[in-house]
Amino acid sequence: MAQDVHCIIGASGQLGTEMALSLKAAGERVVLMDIKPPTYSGILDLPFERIDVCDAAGLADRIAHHHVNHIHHLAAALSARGEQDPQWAWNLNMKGLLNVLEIAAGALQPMRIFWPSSIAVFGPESGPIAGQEEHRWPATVYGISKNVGEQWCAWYRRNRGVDVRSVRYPGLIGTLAPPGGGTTDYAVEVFDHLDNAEPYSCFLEASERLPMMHMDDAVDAALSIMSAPQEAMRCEEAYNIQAMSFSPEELFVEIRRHVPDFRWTYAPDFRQGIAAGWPDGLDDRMAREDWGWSPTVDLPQLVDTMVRARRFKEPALGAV
Ligand code: AKB
Repeated sequence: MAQDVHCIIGASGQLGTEMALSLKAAGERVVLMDIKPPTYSGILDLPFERIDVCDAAGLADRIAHHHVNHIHHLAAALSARGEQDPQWAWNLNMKGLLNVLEIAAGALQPMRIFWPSSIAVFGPESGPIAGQEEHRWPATVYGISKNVGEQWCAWYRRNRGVDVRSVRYPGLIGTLAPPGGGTTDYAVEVFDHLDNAEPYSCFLEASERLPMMHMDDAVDAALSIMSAPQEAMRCEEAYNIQAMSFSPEELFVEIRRHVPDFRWTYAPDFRQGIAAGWPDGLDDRMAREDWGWSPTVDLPQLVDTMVRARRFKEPALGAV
């Protein structure tokens, strides 16, 4: 049997970089695609195609050229950036997804797609711990695009037989590549301020609890759901998953256990309004039951790993 060929669209981003490294370490064939080249040294030897996911013909051509049969479509405008440029964000998020779904629907060989949704599908009217079937009325362009994207995935699954799998990611925290334009980004950028003379200024309020996850668990979730038997999937849309919930204050207190001189302050901006509409946590029982979702990194472990990686240049947990 021919080996699977994975393509990562958005491979130079925060999650794409970590996923590329993980697939490479597992001996998989991987092609990286993005509008900007990767920067992390550990993946520079992988084939790279500079391509815009909105270029349907170009994307289809490169996917056929490499005989790709597993697409990880990660390219997206995130919540904070999306509010600043709504038309651009909507176009990128919806056109990109529809191009990928169309390519899979018309493919000559069976294709499998991973496309991440987000906690941003929930809104101010959702409960504090969002259930799998929670009421969804997102308040951001990003959230609306993820919510509608989930419905497009369900439509392509039902009507065009596309095997597309999805999870609702919380905030993702890792070291290999920076995040870009998210509301949960404070929990990554703070680790670049550990040794600053000035206190770190947080753009969310002290008590704003959000669901979060270390990158190793995020990559593991994607690869687990991609290898699960299709019959096991009861969920028509995207599965809730999370690893932990914390507020900025809880994170910073944990950091101070490792960095006694670490100081912080709060200057909430428009991103606080976005975060306030998201749940504190998710009920992810269905993912645990259907495909064995089981996170491994908790808050103390996350902080320990991130502090070491930043201060002592040690590799992140799963980095090789
Ligand atoms: C964001 O903050 O926009 C993302 C997300 C929660 O999907 N990290």
